[in-house]
Amino acid sequence: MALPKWLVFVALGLTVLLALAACSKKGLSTTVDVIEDEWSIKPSVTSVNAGVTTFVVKNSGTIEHELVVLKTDLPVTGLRMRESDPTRVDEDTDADNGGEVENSAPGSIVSVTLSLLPGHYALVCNIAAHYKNGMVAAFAVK
Ligand SMILES: [Cu+2]
Repeated sequence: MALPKWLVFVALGLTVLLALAACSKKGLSTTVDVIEDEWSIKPSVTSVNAGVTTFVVKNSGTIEHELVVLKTDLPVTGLRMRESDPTRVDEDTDADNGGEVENSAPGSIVSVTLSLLPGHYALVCNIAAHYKNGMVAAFAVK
């Protein structure tokens, strides 16, 4: 005896839903739009799931900026400064530089794709004095 048509449709629907759920947990990457200017960093979201994330960084300012994705347990406004250059954040001692967009020109849009582990992050512009002027944003990976 053949299965009723409605049951076949329900089974197919469930299969599609399960496949979509599996894809959203793994495989698909996340895109975060980031707008930088003097003197702020504004990500479109403040947290993502662990995995592949692409930061699309737009420099809306009038001078060069950059975006460093720094994994750290320190509060984002209390990062350690370099001993050799106190105008820049120390990207090594209490933090891990997970990747960056360097020296993006005013008006440009540059992206970087990173594989992120769970944790607390600081998005920083580490051009001299830009961090201290406010170019930092908290970011979380779950
Ligand atoms: Cu900057």
